[in-house]
Amino acid sequence: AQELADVSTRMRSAYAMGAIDLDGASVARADLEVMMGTERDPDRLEEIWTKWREVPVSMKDDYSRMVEIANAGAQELGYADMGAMWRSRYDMDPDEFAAFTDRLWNEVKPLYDPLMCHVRAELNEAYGDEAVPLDQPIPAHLLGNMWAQQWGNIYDLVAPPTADPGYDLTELLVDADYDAMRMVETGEAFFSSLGFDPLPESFWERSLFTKPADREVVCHASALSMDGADDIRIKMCTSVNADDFETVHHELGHNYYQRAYKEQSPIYWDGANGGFHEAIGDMIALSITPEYLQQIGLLDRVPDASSDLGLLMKRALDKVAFLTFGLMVDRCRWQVFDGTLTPETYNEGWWNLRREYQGVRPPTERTADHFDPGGKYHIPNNVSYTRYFIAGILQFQFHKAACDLAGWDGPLHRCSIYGNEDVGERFNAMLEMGASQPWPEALEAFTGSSEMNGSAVVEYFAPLVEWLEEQNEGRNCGM
Ligand code: X8Z
Ligand code: ZN
Repeated sequence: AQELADVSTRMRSAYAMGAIDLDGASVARADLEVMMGTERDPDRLEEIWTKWREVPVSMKDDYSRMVEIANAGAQELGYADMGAMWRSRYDMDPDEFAAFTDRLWNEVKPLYDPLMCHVRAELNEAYGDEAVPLDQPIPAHLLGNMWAQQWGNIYDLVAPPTADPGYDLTELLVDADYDAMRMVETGEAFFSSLGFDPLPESFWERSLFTKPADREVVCHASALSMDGADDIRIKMCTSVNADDFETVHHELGHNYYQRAYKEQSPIYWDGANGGFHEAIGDMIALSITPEYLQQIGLLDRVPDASSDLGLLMKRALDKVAFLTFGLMVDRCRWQVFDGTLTPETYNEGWWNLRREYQGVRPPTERTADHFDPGGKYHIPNNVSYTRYFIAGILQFQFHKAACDLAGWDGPLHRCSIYGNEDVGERFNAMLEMGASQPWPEALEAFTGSSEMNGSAVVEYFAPLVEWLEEQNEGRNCGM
């Protein structure tokens, strides 16, 4: 236990602390994450991308030791290894769960493939044949995100030419002088509109909303329930932009879930499965539509149906692109924990999966000494990741169920459940179950069906996929 604590703390600190030198200026890691979304100079992007990954090189030995100790612990508990233990948390056999995620992936892959092909073609237009060849994976530093996990920040580069929604959420927030606090208050107001009690005073006193100037903190956003009762808090270094507006809702989703299941026995103080916990706030954020933004005074004029493709593209860049990342992170770690990958092949295995699932490649040469997985928070912190893949699917199922319940009959991406207390009540019925029942029962309590599947995501993005396939006609979509 002592050694596990030592190696884990060393890795976590290495991830969270320090700054990176750019042209003699020291830039905080949280700011570098934001810059990957706003910077457009490919050389500068490559520099930030590469420097970010110099830090985790030092984590590799600690990581491999952590794997040995964690596996020993999992085996003492009767699991084949740590990966099998993670897979066992979904009310089914670990092998069955792996097959279950394969099935889901096959359902949504037909959304990803045409998106990737179109994005590559547009980046080729923007950056040229040499930087983005049309028959190779996309260089990972050009997708608007440190890990190429969500691509919404490059919307302007790949947008459908005649479907401009006429606004950019980051600009709306900045122009309206939002700060971190106002963003969180806006998230709270959404939950209140569904009938949830306001957050307690202690939430506002004890949360951390912005990056403190006088000390190092772990900036990766998280939500905590300190006492299994009302002492709920978030911790994040909020920037005023669309990504963090979404993250605020994501974190609040955790808090409202935690508070909803507090009456259960402590052994059930958890989500129906990890994917449920990650999907709650995201489902709320799917209701951040133009109509909603107008209702809360951020947007003057709601764009008409001619901008639907633009709205869908923006969402797909974040949500569809994410599915592949959400899946590959643990596909890699399952291989690490079962011994298929060894410290010598960690980095190679990581990039093989990045290529296979995401169709991305590193912009600069990588060697066996690099430890690029360590550049993602959840690896040094040993947080399982398939939960986000599950959430990526589940949030659309929740959204569709909520919109059906609200009697919505327009396209799903225009539906907002803001202000609907009936939906809130039914949602709460699922939340307050916590982990007390197998997840299919929690799913049924809210959606009326106990089956998880990709049909809602597929329905949501169907018009965009049709358009993407037209665009891709005559393009080579292979690698
Ligand atoms: O880690 C998170 C949350 C905390 S549970 C901020 N997310 C994943 C990530 O950042 O990689 C939310 C989306 C995916
Ligand atoms: Zn989360």
